[in-house]
This record gives sequence, structure tokens and C-alpha cells, in this order.
Amino acid sequence: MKKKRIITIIIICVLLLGILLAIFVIKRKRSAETVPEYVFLYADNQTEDYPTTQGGRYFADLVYERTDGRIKILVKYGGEMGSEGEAIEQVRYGGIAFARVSLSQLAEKIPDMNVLLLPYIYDDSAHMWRVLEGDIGDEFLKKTDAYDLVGLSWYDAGARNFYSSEAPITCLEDFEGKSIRAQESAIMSDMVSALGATPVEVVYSEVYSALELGIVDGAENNWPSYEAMKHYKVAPYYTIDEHVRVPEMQICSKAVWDSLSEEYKEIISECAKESAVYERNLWKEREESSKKIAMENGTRIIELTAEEKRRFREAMKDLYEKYCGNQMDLVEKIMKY
Ligand code: GTR
Repeated sequence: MKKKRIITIIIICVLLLGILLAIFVIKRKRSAETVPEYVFLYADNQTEDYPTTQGGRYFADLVYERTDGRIKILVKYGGEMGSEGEAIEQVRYGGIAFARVSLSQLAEKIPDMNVLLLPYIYDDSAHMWRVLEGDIGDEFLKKTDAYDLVGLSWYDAGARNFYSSEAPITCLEDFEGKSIRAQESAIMSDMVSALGATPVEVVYSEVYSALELGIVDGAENNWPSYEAMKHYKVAPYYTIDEHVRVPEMQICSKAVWDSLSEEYKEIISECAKESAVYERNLWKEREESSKKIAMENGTRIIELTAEEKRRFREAMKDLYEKYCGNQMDLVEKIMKY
């Protein structure tokens, strides 16, 4: 009887030991699995809830999932990693692995890109997307190679419009004597000059205070940026002229890219493209909601007459030759695309 009890106790002890050992092994395996092989930084200068930042997060989550946690991407937003120009430089040298940037900023480094942001080159959003999703768009993603970058995907940034603080812009003459904020970009500054105003290049994060302090009389951007950065509070006149569509790109550092396996490169490319579809859907909703928020807060919309739009276009036409004189065949092709 006593012997039987001892055997039972031994069996229970062995079983308990076995269970403890199994738990230990599983735990070790799990913690080994979740230690990423790579931790990368991703820069965006927009707010946390902005479509591009959300697109970046979606991209990071997809990559994490599909590499079983071996690649972790930390999305830094709100310009935490510096201005877009600075972010591009850091991506170039591999300090930051990824970024989402405005094409106007990339065009400062790779001037061929200017062709995709010429004023009025696209009839509408659908036209721009035909170009970006076709052979031309693919070719321009590859052009980033010239600056030691890898272009991954295109993000939407809608159409840009002018807005002003004291008086509305209703016609070309209203630009006279005004200082207008421009992105840190030669072509964007020249657009403002061509319309008759004085361009003042201001980094994105400082535009609100430049408007508030009267350093500039106006600026230009899409509805979501105008709303997300609260510019409507200091510049309530929003003129629908759609002078330019500046697409945005997700980029990767070439130094980082070259260090990755083929498997990882493929996953990253796929996830970037999927995140772009996600961003474009968010973009459509945000354009609407931003417009609504701005209007509820007192923004007055100014619609230009067809004749006035024609005059805006005419005023800016010399920029085609100045920035893309060597690419006029491509300009024609894009316009007919
Ligand atoms: C926004 C864009 C930002 C930044 C900004 C600007 O539309 O998403 O990345 O380029 O414009 O005007 O500086």
C-alpha cells in the first residue's frame, strides 16, 4: 500500500516537472521569436491621425506580420525626425530606413521629378492616378536610385489650393502685394511668383505661426493639411484653384535595402503597395471630413470662374519650359495619358 502511494507521488512529480519544462521551453521559443532581427525608423511629418501616417502604420503592421516579427518598423510622425528635406537626407544615409515625403521635396534632389508636379498637368485625380499607376509612375519610382533611395509606392495628396488670412483671393490681381508661403521647393516658389505674389519658403510645422503672425498673408495646400494643421483658424479664405497635384512617395534607404534578403525586399515592396491602397481610401474620406470641419469653423470657399482659372494657368505656363524643357515629350505624353 505504502509502495503504491510512493509510486503515485513519483509519477505526479514527474508529470509536474514535465509540464514546467514544457512551459519553460515554449516561453523561451516565444521570446526568441519576438526579438526582431531589424528595427527600422519611418518618418512622416503629418499628424498621427492623418491618412499618410495611418498608411505608414498599416505598412509597418503588415511587414511585422508577414516577417513573423522579424522586421519591426517604428513610425515617427509630426516631423519628429525633422523636416521632409532632412528626413530625405537621413534616409539617404541610412539613419532612417523609411519615409513618406512630398514629391516637391524629392524633386529638389532629383529635378526630373518636377515633371510630375507641373501646374495643371493633370485634368483631375483619375488622370494623375493613371499616370502614377502606369509605366511612367513605375519609371519615376526607380528614378530615386539617383539619390541612393528606393521608391516603394505612391500616396495621394489631392489637389492644392490657395488660402489667405485677411482678404479672399478671387482673381489673379488679388495676389499683388501678398506674401505667400511656399514649400521649400524652387518650382513651388516660382509658381507663387508667376501668379504675382512674393513666395516665402517656410517649413511645414511653422506655417500656422507664420500665418498667425502675419509673416505671410496666405499659403496653399490640400484640404486635409489645411484642416489637420488648423490653418483654417488663421486663414479662413480658401480659393478652389487646384493649381497643382503633388503626389507623395514612400521611400526606403538604398543602404538599408541592399542589406536585406530577397525575401524581405519582396515583403516590403508588397506591403508598401498595399498600404498605398489603404492610404488612398482614407484620403478620400479625409478630404470630405476636413472640408466639413473647416467650413463648420468659418472657412469661406471661393470658386474661381473658368476664365480666371484659365488666367492662372496661363500665368504659370513658363514653368513647363523652365523646369522640364528637356522632357517636353514626356510632358506631352503625361497630358494625353
Ligand atoms: C502636405 C504634405 C506634407 C508637406 C506639406 C507642406 O500636403 O503632405 O508632407 O509637404 O504639404 O506644404 O509642406
